[in-house]
Amino acid sequence: MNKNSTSSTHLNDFAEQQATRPSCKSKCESDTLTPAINLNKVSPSAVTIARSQLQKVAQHPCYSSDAHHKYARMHLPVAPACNIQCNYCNRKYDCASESRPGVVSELLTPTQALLKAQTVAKAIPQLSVIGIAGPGDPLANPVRTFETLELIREAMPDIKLCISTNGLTLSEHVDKLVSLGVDHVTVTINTLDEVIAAQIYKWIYYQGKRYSGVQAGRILIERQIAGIKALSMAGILTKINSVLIPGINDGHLPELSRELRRNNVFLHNIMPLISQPEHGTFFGLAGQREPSSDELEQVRELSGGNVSQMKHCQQCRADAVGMLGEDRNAEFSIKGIDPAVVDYSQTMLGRSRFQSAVISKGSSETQASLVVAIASGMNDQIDLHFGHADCFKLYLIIRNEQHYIGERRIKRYCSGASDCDEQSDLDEAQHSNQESSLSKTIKALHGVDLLLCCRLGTTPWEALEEAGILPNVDYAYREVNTVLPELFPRYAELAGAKWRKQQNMEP
Ligand code: CLF
Ligand code: SF4
Repeated sequence: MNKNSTSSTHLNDFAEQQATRPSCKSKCESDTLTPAINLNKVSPSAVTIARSQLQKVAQHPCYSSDAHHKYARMHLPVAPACNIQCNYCNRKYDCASESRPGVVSELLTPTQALLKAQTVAKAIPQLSVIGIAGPGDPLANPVRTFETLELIREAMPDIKLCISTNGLTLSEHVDKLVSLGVDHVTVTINTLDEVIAAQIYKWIYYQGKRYSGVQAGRILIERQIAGIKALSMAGILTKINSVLIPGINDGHLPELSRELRRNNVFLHNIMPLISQPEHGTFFGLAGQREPSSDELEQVRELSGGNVSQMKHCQQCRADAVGMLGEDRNAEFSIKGIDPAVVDYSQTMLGRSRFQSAVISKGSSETQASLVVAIASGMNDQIDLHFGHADCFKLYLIIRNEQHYIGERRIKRYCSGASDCDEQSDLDEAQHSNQESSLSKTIKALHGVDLLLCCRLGTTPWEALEEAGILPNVDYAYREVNTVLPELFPRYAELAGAKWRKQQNMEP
């Protein structure tokens, strides 16, 4: 059988493997994140926010230790330049057998990046997140980074976007990140002490000027804190990476984690320094030693009371592809990719079916099921107009089961009117924009059977029906959790017809 096949047998086999797969305790404790959110101990509004956060991380392999057994990530190496020089980094060195940040085999243009992303998404249906993590700093290359993110956002609505940055110019880019639906950002912060910073960074380049020593450290730290505050205000889930450098910042990291807690950081990833002379880094050549695993564990322990600790990081290369811990980048060299083979609507359908099988532990492949898209502001209620949604949450419903299976990100169809009636005052250009955005939204909803929102105009209603998606506003302002169990009995006939069609189409 083709290894990329998403046939029913393959899906069931995979789902069974996932259900019975032992957790890799050596790399990760499965309860890593639970201390961050205990829904029994927080106020109702905090519960809503916490649920929304849990849903955001449910399919992110780095933010959820549970998700890293089921979902894959890929990095698009589109950002060559960096605006600082860390003493542990040398981006020139590339060896296929090594895995460390800052290193890539081939640099991509934004267009190549999209092509590669779509190819990987087809071959690895577990792919849930695409990140830009170098080989330099994504935000030191804003044109290439944002062009890539825009292309992916428009063409791949079922993918989460993520970036990893040193934070120097982060605060000026937060609005753009929000507008692109990037809801996971990692900032590498190694210290809040400018004297320690002077031992970690050789220089920074900021607003047209190069700084070194404690002055560089002061500016970098100030910009990093401004950046994570801006992320917190924008509701972006923030993870902080810190490189543990024995004798330099080891005693300081617990103090750093207290400041992170004050700034609503979701997760702290303390990573061991990689420092070997053959890497050609300042630290490697100077003989700076790496921490032992006991030292790493101890610092994580001391910091864990403040912010939940990530313990399953694989210190990925800037072009890593696959599940955490594996790197399949070599299979997807841009020279070997045929642009003609990509039809992302079909890919998305296969991915959705595969991921549904994994999440339902195979039930979606043995019983009738439906995929429901919901327009919801805070995930708890069906409270958005169709035209005001920039993201639809997808649920799989089977007779007695309901599962959150992901999302589809879109550009808002309606540009601000408070109702969904036909807007007769639109000029021709506005009308044509609206039509184009409606057709993109419908394309992004490929594979959805039912769509629930609180209001919907006649034009989109008819367009959805024509695309085989059944709209429904009967459940407006109801709680999502109470509505989902009511849907299968009501639409059992539709589910049965879909099931029969699916069976007839099996090879
Ligand atoms: Fe990549 Fe980083 Fe996003 Fe993950 S990696 S940009 S948050 S999608 Fe993950 Fe790799 Fe560790 Fe990074 S395992 S190095 S933490
Ligand atoms: Fe290297 Fe990243 Fe540091 Fe830049 S910020 S020098 S790319 S490790």
